[in-house]
Amino acid sequence: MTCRRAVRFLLAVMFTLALAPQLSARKIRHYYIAAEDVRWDYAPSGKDLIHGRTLPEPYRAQTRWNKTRYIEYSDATFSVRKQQPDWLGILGPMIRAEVGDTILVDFLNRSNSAHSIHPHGLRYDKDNEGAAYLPYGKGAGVAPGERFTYRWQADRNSGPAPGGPSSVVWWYHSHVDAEREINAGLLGPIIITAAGMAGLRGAPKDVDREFVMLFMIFDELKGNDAGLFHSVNGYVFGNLPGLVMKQGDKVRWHLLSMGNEKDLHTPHWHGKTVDYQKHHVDVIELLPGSMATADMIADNPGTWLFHCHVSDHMENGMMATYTIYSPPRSCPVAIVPEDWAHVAATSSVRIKNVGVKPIQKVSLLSGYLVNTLELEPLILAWFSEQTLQPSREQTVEVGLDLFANQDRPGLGVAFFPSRIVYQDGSEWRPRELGECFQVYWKNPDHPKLPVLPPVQFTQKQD
Ligand SMILES: [Cu+2]
Repeated sequence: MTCRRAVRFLLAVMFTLALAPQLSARKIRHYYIAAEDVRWDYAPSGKDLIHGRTLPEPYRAQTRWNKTRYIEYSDATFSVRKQQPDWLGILGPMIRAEVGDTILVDFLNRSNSAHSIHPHGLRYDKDNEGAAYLPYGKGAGVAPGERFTYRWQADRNSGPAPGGPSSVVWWYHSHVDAEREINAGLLGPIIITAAGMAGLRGAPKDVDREFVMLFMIFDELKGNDAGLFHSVNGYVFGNLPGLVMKQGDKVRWHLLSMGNEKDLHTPHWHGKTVDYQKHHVDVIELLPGSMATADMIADNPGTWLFHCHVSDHMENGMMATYTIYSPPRSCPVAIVPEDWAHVAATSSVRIKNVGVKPIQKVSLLSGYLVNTLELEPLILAWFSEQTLQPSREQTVEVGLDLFANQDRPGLGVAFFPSRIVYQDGSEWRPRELGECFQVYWKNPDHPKLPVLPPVQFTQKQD
């Protein structure tokens, strides 16, 4: 090879290498989303879980209402629903892309009136705007039973501005009769990650978790108080599940608001501040249609309130909690797993010392797991006074009536040690309620929870 040819070859290689990341970043992200008429429950527990009491008036009478939602499917057959995180609530699926990507949304209208999908922040032509006004584009409205494929570009102006976070949030919503459709529940988030910052699924590589939180008052009764649900992602009074993060996680909060002139919201975090537009804040102002992105280092373990700071919104249920958990220590005892039927038959459980020191005394607490947020005390405590050597088991009789009624509603029975006294006099106590939480699931196929849910004991009303 002559010197000049070698240089040319080298330049060609360098050019190809330099171009490769940009080429690989340009993906087509295909989503399959249907609009469906569904029932929605603003308070599935039927309770005010912030204060551990029954739901206040006037909401107690009815929390389930007819809504229309965007539901994601895994392919064009629209037969297999995709799971979405519990905390996303009433919102439609997260549509993700990296700057440079093309988004295709295959939209099927399964509801009984015309709808569309109109994106904020993306680049589209008239046919893909998804909004019904003159002059109409092809995707302006999709009749019941019909389909339309929207094509949108996540271009440079759709992504984060220089110096901003590595991802930003945008709205999508139906725009045929927008006011009515948004109140019906046809709305969801788009998250665009900066070029080069997205992992395989489009999420930013430099954060551990992203949450999207909608603050909105849904109106079910034309302004009547009993129909005004002051919700976070469609849940009121602490019923929003799953806002769980690990100590030290870098957490990104995408905040959204929608609605009318009453929807002036000021989300406020207890327990932590966030970085927002180069300031440390713990309140962010939202107006209808607002989108905001804030980052938190979750370094203060505990369960903390996250609520709208507008007084009457707070009072009427615009509250949730989030939990920062410490990485679990290894548990000093195992409540030896046996299936529900076996536990019911024997009315006893076996405790195993999985540590290295002889245990003098163990106290266990237990409760029915009513739902993943709530534990109803089953029996206050069992005490075991016999010395339990390392790797030995001990059976604890818990009484015949304990599991007598298997028809009880609930997911299963949970156990956790409340105090362990070792023979050498040292003690182990949980750092928070429910550490070492171990569950007998009523349904043996129930997925095992990787972490302690933010449980709380039900308080009986007097
Ligand atoms: Cu508010």
